Amino acid sequence: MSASKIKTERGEGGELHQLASDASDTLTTQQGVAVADDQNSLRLGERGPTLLEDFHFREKIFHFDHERIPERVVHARGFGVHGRFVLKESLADYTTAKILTEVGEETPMFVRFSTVAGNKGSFDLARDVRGFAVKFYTKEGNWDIVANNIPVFFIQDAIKFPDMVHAAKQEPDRGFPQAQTAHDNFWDFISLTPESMHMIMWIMSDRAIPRSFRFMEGFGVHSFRLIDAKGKGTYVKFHFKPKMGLQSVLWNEALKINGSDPDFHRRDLWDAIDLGSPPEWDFGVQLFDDDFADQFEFDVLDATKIIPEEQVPVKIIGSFVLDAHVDNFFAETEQVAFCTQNVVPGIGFTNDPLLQGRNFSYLDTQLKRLGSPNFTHIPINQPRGCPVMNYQQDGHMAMRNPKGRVNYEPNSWGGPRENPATGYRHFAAEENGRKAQVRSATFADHYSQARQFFISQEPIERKHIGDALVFELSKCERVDIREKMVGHLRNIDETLAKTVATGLGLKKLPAAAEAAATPRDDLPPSAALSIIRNGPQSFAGRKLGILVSDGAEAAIVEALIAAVEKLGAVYEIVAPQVGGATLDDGGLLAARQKIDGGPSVLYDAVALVLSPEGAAMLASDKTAKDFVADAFGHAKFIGYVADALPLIDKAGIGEEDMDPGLIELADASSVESFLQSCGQLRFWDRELRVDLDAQAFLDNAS
Ligand code: HDE
Repeated sequence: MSASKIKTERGEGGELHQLASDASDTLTTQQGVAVADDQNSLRLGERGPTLLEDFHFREKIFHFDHERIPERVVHARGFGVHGRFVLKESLADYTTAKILTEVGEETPMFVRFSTVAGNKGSFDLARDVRGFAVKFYTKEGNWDIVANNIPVFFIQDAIKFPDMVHAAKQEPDRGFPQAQTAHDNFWDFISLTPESMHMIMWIMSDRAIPRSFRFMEGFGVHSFRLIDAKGKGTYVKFHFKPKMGLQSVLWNEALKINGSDPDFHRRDLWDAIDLGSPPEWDFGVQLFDDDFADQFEFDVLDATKIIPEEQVPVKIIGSFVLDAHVDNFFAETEQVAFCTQNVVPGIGFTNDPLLQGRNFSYLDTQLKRLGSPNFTHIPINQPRGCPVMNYQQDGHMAMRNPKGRVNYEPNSWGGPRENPATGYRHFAAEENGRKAQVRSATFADHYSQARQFFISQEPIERKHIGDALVFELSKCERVDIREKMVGHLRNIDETLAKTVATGLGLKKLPAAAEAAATPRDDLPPSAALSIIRNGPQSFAGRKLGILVSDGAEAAIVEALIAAVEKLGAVYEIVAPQVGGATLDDGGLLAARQKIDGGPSVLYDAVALVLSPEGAAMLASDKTAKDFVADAFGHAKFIGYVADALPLIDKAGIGEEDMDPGLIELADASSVESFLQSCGQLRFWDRELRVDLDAQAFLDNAS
């Protein structure tokens, strides 16, 4: 029914009652009883006390009081979407799992992206690992890959997880800082945990501040196992590679995005799906056998190590698209329960001590969060491609209750039975050894791959790692923690250690940390580890912010819009007023953002299409100057019409600062070439000229 047709009535106190027309839109209690008045509780006398007898009031408040469930202890802030996986190449030589052998089959899936440290209401662009948890609803049951956007982890043994998480989250006495690791407790723990050094390189890199969920890789992290019909095992690592390439933002940009749009990542994915451009990922595997594992430099069971793609290439076997919103955030994103133990026949575990610990933790945590062992009955957690039949029963909120007399097995009545032919069989690993609390010596090298990651980065990416370390350690109050960290960096890369020491103002370089195993410096760089080397060289899927004013040249705006659309990118019009701007052809162009709500950090590149009057007006506006100055400082491509130069100048960009990343939009062809350049995503050369810390970086690097 349309709002205008709703019959309304005023109560004696002037309150508005919207009246139902028939049973189809009559408000009811949870018991189905029709409600006559939802504006006033039952009271004795017009200004008298409220009466307990009012069951509708009590039920409504009671339910509201219990709306919250505990947030996840980690990965509380998440965003879920539905998608579909299609297999293109069979792994029948390695596994019996149908999802990995039936080419062309489509498997429904649900993905939940998340940050780790922040609470549910924190901001999206924290410096953090991103969760990339995937649930495949296969024909043989649910298979979860509870993945991250970083292929290694902080610790080698699950027993350290509570310590690591406590140290990263808010400090217990004060309850802050929120969603950030830039504080003493985190770095204290890290400085005493050398095994985390490889992960530290990743989280100090721009991987931890992705531009979008759409431009992130995903990694299963652990070595898992594929199992064939004869019970033979093959090690496997899972990879998700975004078809649109990798991209991250700058740290200064992330700080500002969090202020202007704390929901930046979720809004980006929501909009991409709404616009009909759902993101896609290739699904890949690294397959290897015991011989490889035996001769590999590191232990394949150690989750602080990668297997470089140059050594074991990622074989792409399928792809998935994430193309549907949830109907209800709570029902799906909040109630989804991922468990690493959810595997299907043909897929198994290894002895990675993190994975073994996770297999306990995820099941356990669901009981705390969802309150009942029947969390598997919640629709988002139910298998879809196969029946569920067993004799488990009862418990809180049992929704799936068996009929009939039999609730045990074996029985003489009939009902589900074991099936040796299709049932799940664990990999029959030969194990022996002494029972002891030990760490294998094969886990002892903590620095070599950290160094390999660092030298695999482009120079600007190395600078960002240094910048991030300086930022984070500058927030530590204890000087000894800063020094200890620099001591670790000396085992990774001497130039990085020196740059960070300079940035922190340390008067002398601390001694290198004692290393359990001598760090190697012979591991070759791996191109797969750099974001920039795996960027798209195209503006597709990215967003242009077009700042316009009254009197701006309509032809240029139209050319920009046409070029953006041709590339498969999107744009947003930003104007002094949200009502829009009247262009020089007399047409009114509606704006998506008023300049104050549309800072340039929300865009991958910006265009300034202003009339002389518009530029003069905006040149005296602080927000408009920030729009340009930030785009410049964040090394973005900036297209501008000549009339916009006064604003550029007032934003602090003088004639001597103009560089090839600033492109004049004189006509349709210059618009095209501007957007071609935007495909590089950033004009990185500029960053070395606009950042004070660049000098220390350049000096130490040379
Ligand atoms: Fe998790 N982790 N984790 N983790 N993790 C959880 O499970 C845990 C680890 C990851 O969107 C919790 O349902 C232990 C690695 C993701 O719902 C909890 C250890 C990786 C998500 C838990 C690890 C992850 C979680 C909290 C060390 C990358 C979000 C709420 C052994 C491969 C899932 C929950 C979602 C969530 C435990 C380490 C990824 C407490 C004990 C390594 C993506 O069970």
